[in-house]
Amino acid sequence: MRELSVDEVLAMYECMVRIRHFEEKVAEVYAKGIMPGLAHLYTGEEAVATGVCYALEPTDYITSTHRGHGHVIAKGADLGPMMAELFGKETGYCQGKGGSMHIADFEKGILGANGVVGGGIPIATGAGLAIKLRKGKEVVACFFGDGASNQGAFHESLNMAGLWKLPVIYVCENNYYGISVSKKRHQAIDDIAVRAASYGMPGVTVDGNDVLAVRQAAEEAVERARKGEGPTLLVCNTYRWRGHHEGDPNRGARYRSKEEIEEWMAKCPIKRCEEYLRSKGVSDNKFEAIKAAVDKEIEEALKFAESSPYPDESMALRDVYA
Ligand SMILES: Cc1ncc(C[n+]2csc(CCOP(=O)(O)OP(=O)(O)O)c2C)c(N)n1
Repeated sequence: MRELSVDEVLAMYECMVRIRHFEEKVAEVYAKGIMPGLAHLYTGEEAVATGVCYALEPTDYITSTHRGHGHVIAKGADLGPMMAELFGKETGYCQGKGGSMHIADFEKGILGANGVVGGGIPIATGAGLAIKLRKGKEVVACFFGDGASNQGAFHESLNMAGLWKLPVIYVCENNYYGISVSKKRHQAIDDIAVRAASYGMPGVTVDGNDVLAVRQAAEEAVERARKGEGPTLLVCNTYRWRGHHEGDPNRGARYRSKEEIEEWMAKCPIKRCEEYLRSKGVSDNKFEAIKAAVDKEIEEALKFAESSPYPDESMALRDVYA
């Protein structure tokens, strides 16, 4: 694998900072009670979305989950309409009718986040089939959690994709919990990648807190898919720092210990990337400049969301299909 240039790694660093800071703002606003609906934050998992999406071309596709802010930001979603959607405003990606779990931007290849656990897996598989039928060169990256990998839709989709050699990268974000149920209590296996063997595709497990490792594994999977060699199951081991959603107290008293949370926080993917870049001669001033520029962007997105109108009642049934 070629070594990435410092600029390529810096771009991924900036993306991870954008995801982290966007969500820190969401947590702050949410705590004030002015944001409706639910917010499932991705904090701690930023290297997965970033490493995978930076292995893709703008013309490639992704499907996302209920914990999807990171995926869509990494694929290029605009922060203004994202924040507006979270506020339920008319200028949001779904005119304020979808909220945090329903960000889609077809022009950017974002086929949708999804509140249904495992719901994005058959959608990605269908997109892969469409690409194959029209002899396209695009690939689809499909994000889902360890819990979702127990769903029937996962097994049926991987079986079809393996059989038909569809250009899909199934990215399992193993954060070791499905809400409050630990992986040990919901899965009989340790390594989710072993499931790939049942469906005739490679299963690869990487350190999901190492953006370089994720990017390398994703690039290999993308190359396979583009060459017509079929799908890959890529399992990224990582951890969510916050509760399942904002409102889950997450103080280490309920379903996971404070020590466990702190142990993973010490493996911060952003700090790790910073250390790598420092070893390549990048100065702290550069990191601070990136953070300041990202914060400015987020403040603008917030202003845009706050000053946007709520949708009119007459919009309630528009875009509803039955
Ligand atoms: C089909 C379906 N079943 C159950 C739920 C309720 N639910 C929401 S999130 C979640 C856990 C998902 O865990 P995982 O797939 O590991 O993703 P994570 O939240 O850890 O990112 C469940 C069971 C749902 N939204 N959809």
